[in-house]
Amino acid sequence: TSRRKFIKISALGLGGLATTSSAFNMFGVNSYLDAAVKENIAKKFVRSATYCEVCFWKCAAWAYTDENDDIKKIIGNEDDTHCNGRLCPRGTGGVGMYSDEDRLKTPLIRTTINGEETYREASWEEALDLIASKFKDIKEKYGPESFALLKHGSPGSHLEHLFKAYGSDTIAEPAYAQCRGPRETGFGLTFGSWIGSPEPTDIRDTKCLVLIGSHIGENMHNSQVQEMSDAIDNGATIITVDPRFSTAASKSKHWLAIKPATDIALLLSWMHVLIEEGLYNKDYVEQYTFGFDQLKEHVKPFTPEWAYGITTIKPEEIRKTAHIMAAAAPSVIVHPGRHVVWYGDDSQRERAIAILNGLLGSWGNRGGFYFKESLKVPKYPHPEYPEPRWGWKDIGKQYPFAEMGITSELVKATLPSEDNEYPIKAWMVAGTNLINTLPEREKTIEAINAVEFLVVIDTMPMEITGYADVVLPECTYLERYDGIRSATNRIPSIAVRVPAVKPKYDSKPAWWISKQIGERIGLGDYFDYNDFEEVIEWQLTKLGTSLDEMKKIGVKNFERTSGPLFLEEGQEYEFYTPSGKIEFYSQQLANKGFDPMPVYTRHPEPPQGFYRLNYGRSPMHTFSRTINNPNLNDLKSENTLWVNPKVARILGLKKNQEVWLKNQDDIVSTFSIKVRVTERVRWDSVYMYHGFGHNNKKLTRAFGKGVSDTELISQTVIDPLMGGTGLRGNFVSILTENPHKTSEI
Ligand code: MGD
Ligand code: SF4
Repeated sequence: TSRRKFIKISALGLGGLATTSSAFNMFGVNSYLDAAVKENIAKKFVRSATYCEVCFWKCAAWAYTDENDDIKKIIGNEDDTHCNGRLCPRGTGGVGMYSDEDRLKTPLIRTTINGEETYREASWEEALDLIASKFKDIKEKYGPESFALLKHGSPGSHLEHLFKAYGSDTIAEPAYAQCRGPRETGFGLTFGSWIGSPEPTDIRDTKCLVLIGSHIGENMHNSQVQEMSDAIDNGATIITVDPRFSTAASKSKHWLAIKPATDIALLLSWMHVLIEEGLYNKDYVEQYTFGFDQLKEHVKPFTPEWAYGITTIKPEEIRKTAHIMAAAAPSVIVHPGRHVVWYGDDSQRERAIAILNGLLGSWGNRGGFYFKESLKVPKYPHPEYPEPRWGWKDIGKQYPFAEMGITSELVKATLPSEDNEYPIKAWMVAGTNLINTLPEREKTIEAINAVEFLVVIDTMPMEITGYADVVLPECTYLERYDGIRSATNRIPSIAVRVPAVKPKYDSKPAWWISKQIGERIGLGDYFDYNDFEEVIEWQLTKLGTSLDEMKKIGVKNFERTSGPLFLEEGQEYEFYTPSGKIEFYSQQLANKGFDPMPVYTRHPEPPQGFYRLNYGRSPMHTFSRTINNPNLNDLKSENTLWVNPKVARILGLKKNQEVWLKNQDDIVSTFSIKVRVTERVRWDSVYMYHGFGHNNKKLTRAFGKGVSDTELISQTVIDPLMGGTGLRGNFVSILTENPHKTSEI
């Protein structure tokens, strides 16, 4: 019944939407409710403050429950700058995470019955005792550093506290080396500042937004999509560089259908035009940047004619778009993107994007990038963490610009090897489905087979849970307290997450799990509270508010204290770089033997009969975590393979025909995928949404639906600066006959 209700309420939402901006509507953010509907809901139901966990934009919201303690609706908090009172379709569907009947229901322990490995249900007491004994074991045998934490999302912070108290800093999350890492390195080296999340882009005031392989709209980050929509309504020019005709491309004045893997050539050529034609922001460059003369020399050969031969974008298009950017400057954003691990030279591509923004003067200017600000949440008092002998920094030390743990390097440090300096012997995995997340799946599985102990904390029976020795069911975000959300934005704000309902089944929150394990292994001092409520209450009081107040308002906005959003004209400003300036030329890179300015290098192209495997996001889903969600699965239950009509003709493929994919390493997709014949993808590539193709039968809606891009990504090119895993260098051929014997699946 909840599914039917969801659709009904969404339909109401669409009614409300009719009064809002048309571009916003076209992006499919269908959760806007008009004031009357909201008021009606408010009268009937009890509301609890939360922030969304369906993706990591963390929109603040209200969860409405009825008299039966059932969650009826989640609505965005009006005062929240991340959502402005509207949730995206995924956020509205978040209630499905709670209602999904496939959820993990009790702790499970791996056991052998009649020679067959299986799971048996266990009490929390037994499961936690077992985990605690393993924590002690690993510490005694190898030292605490050998126990690694792989995590994502809110549970991660609670468990990170446990691991640090225990003495392990062997911690990593896929949001770094499989996602945003290279842009933080590229922008950090150039501007001395990470981009972070939400991105500090002043999209609503921009005159020109350049998207390079970032498909805002399908990649549904709430306020960013809203701002892009406003910008379009205000007449901003959108330039989209994408080999695929994405939703963003369809909203763009200029779509540059670039040949995959050649973006750095285009970026260098844009710099060439701006400098050679004297169109760059001269005063800004003079005052704030370092290394302009070297850059000028460096980009001299990169004419649009040169770039045309590489990118297939016509010289006049390159010139014209450079002129548009220059005319809009400094109210122009060359967007850094988000999931940027493509070809292994990603930090350098991000450097090129950063430098281009520097030439245009967009950093620190209205309609460009604003100076973000956030509030520091005081740490609840606890004893000092012990100093680990080694940790993620040592494991990733060959990547001098890595600033967070590199998941894939932790995997390598787990593989059996005699001469491994930093041997990892046990894993805790929380809130990340590593099997569908990390490339080179075979290695992940090999590492899992090598660990002495694997505990997985998840809400759902995902692929990774099937490999665990112990599975702990976490309750969903709607059923728990969590850390205070404090994110960067134009103004600092905090938001709280309060349980809307009691945990379903025998599930528990991660803060409780951490405390229970901590107490069992003699770390009780680090968990000096009865309930996480106490921690939040203490922190909120320090921040000048209270839990009571926050329960009523959900979100609290604060005044800025770090100064204005943008530079004043001619204002002195010191960037956090060695030169104190925006670094076009990076001495830091040169010192470590890297190119001090970005260079284009060729990447392999698909062999005969193969197509580049391109992938991206569905507006209805986040990675693999939402595919089984009853509400969201209703909206999109499987992915399709986008194939260019030319390719379809050559291979004789028909619309909706079932095909299988085989990659360059002879890996064949477990399941089939339906063909979508479309001009929107180039003839040298195929495209699919990421996250589908689940192979855990316990996911009753998601099992066997579509193909997992991850399983076909068996080659990565590692970014030598920070260890990111470039994922887009894989090629597939299309099989029309089922290559599996039915018994194999
Ligand atoms: P998911 O596959 O969604 O993404 O990587 P992951 O975070 O691993 O897995 C999330 C897991 O968290 C699921 O098992 C879900 O059930 C569980 N979960 C959800 N809510 C909770 C909770 O409240 N508590 C607990 N304990 N568990 C919870 C994402 C990563 O993947 C990222 S950030 C990017 S950008 C990359 N994207 C990407 C891609 O586009 N293509 C390919 N091929 N690989 C990619 N890998 C990266
Ligand atoms: Fe939730 Fe959507 Fe906001 Fe992400 S963008 S936090 S899914 S409402």
